[in-house]
Amino acid sequence: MPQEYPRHTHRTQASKRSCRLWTRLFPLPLLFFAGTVFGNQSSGKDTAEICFEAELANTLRYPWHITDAAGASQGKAVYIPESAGGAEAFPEGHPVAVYHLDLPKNRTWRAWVRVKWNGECSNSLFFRLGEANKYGVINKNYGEWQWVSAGTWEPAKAACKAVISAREDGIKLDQIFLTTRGKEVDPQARMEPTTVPVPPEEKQQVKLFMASGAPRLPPPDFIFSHRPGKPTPLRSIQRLILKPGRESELTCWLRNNPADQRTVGLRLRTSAPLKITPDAEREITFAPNELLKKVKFKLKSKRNMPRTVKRLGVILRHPDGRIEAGRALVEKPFQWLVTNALPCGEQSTIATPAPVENKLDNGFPGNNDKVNWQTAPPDTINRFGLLNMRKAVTDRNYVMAYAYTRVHSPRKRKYLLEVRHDDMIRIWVNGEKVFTSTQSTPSYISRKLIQVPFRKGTNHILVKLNQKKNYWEFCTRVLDMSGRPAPVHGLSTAHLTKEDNADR
Ligand SMILES: [Ca+2]
Ligand SMILES: [Ca+2]
Repeated sequence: MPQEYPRHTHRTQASKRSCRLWTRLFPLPLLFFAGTVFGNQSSGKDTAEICFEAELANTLRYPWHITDAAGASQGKAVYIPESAGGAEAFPEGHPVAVYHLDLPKNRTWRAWVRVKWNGECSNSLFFRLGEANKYGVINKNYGEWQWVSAGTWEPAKAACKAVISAREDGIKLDQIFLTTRGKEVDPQARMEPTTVPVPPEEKQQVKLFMASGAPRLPPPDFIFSHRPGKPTPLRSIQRLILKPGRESELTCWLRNNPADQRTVGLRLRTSAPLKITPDAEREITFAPNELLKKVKFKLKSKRNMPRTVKRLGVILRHPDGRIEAGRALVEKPFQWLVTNALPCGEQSTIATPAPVENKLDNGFPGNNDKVNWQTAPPDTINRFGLLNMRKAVTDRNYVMAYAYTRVHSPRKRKYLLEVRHDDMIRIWVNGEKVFTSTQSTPSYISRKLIQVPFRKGTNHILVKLNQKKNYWEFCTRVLDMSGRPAPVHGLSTAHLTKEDNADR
């Protein structure tokens, strides 16, 4: 029968005593002064155990986020949202959570992680303690908090790091537990944390982590199968999608290492015309013993904000005047017209031409008796900036549709078009075919960068996308040749249909 750890019956009397002693001597708020706390080292027979919260990472890189999480210890966890992309989509080493530890030497540690998986393609991560190779943590129990074994470790140095890196998205991580006892340990429920990881050089530092979007994991819509491919890596940078007339939320988490009462300044800086509430600049005071603080900003694009991408700086001012800057991008997405769903057999490929492709002329095929165009509503753009065609067109399988938008460029220039697609795609820019992919993989794997010539003034982008099953989505973003957001902006398309000309 599951019992609340650490009061389970397998625990030895010696380690119970040791645990009680350490708890009494070092209640949680004081732990960091002693660095990492561990069991009695005086005798080789004694055991050592530590447990710490995953959300108290010393480094946390996108797409990892901190989140409020029901059922998690301290009510918080770290997570990678479904569809954010895992190890395949990000360069090696980027999506990591790092914890600095100071462990007794010459011990063999058995590691456990308390996790919640979304499903079959969201049920693994990598763990590493010290310098050894990373260990793949995986099992097939979904939708509930559970302890999963994370390997056996013998770190060579006392000062070492526990590193969690992404393998898949759609996962949550609550706590990490290390024990020198062997296989008799079988943790069942969440534990009392015994330590707070703190790197020696950062004892006086407040850390800034950012997270945008919904606080909860979306339900796992689909199970799709990965195929080996060589994706163009995603950029490990937060992107906030702004929808006309809607508020978007930016959540910043401040991690206070020493957990004493201190005040920091937090400020958002951007050239984008945004309404930021309650204030773009705030004084944040930590309560005594408060380690983690959530600060929310609500952002809304003003009517004069073009459909483009702007930089957003998140500036943290320390009590001693030092400045730390986080960065993000704010994006007001292009406005797309989409057609009705057209038939697409299981065997047909993206290269099978439809009559509409003979009428491209400058870019927009216009209405004919086979297709009708309508504006894709703002809610069809997801939190990663992808147009969800299942919402905008149909959720039937084995179909295809076209999408069209217009983009203004201040000059004639070559740009990179960042394309992510699920499933096959063909793209025309100003009536010229520029890209075809027959790859049917998740959109975070299918990312490609294509050189495209843009005219000065209005440019036309036409997309043909087919759907086999599961997700059906794409995005096309315009970057300069060094990969930064290009100085272009999307134009209204609503007037091209018979709809109201509102810029929705
Ligand atoms: Ca936790
Ligand atoms: Ca699909």
